[in-house]
Amino acid sequence: MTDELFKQMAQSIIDGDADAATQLAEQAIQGGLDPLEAITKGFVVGVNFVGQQFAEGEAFLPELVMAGEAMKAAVKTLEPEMMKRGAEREVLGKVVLATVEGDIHEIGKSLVGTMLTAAGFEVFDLGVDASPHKIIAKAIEVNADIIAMSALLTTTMVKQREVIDDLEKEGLRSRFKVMVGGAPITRDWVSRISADGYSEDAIGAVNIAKQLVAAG
Ligand code: B1M
Repeated sequence: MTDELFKQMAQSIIDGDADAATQLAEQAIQGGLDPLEAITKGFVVGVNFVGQQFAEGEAFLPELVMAGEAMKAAVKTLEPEMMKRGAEREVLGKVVLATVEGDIHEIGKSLVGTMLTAAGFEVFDLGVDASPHKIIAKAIEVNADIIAMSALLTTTMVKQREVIDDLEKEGLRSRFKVMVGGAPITRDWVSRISADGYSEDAIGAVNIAKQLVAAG
């Protein structure tokens, strides 16, 4: 039954059908399914399929856009349930979160933001296409513990390094922990840019953020 639901979820994204994705997300909540499981085993399977088709020239930008919209609709519907389930209320630390400059992929970044908020972090989400200057200025303004950056393109991941380089130049590197993520990010990249933390997914991002604030 659940497997069938996961299949339908994936299919709703492949079809770019935001209404169906919303309905299936509602069904998952009513059925008591873990919302993150609905995302990772259902909806993400669909978005990955469309991404793969796009890479192989079998799907085109409109399909990618529609899959993205359907994915956003599903995550938005599941978000309140994720917040409820994660409700640890003590404030663990402040996180400035953004997708880096030149990159408008927002779904993974927003998911990380939701999970961090649900776990008790205060998250300042700058959205997408955020310049290094904007990210650093916000981190100073709110006295953040962590700067968290998402990048989905091989052409924009260099902006993660630019933020770290700018922090060094401005004598601010030791003031903030920096964590990075996004589909093209690898451990090798993380050590090359001397980031403090990295995770492949949103749950891992919460664990890393907790470790970073605990380490001070
Ligand atoms: Co784009 N896109 N896209 N796209 N898109 C990818 C990334 C791509 C891999 C597709 C492909 O070719 N197979 C490819 C990148 C190739 C590369 O660089 N190597 C690509 C391309 C080429 C492009 C355009 C250039 C296409 C064009 O215009 N010709 C263009 C670029 C626009 C820009 O940013 N300047 C573009 C545009 C778009 C849309 C706008 C249409 C849409 C985004 C809609 C939106 O976000 N509102 C879109 C989509 C939907 C995708 C795919 C299909 C799905 C991305 C997604 O939302 N995944 C993607 C293919 C793919 O990844 N399979 C693709 C679901 C999401 C939950 O996962 O974002 O990976 P993800 O986040 C995960 C983890 O990575 C991690 O946790 C999340 C949850 O588990 N994580 C972190 C993410 N951030 C983290 C931060 C952390 C820690 C963990 O700490 C700070």
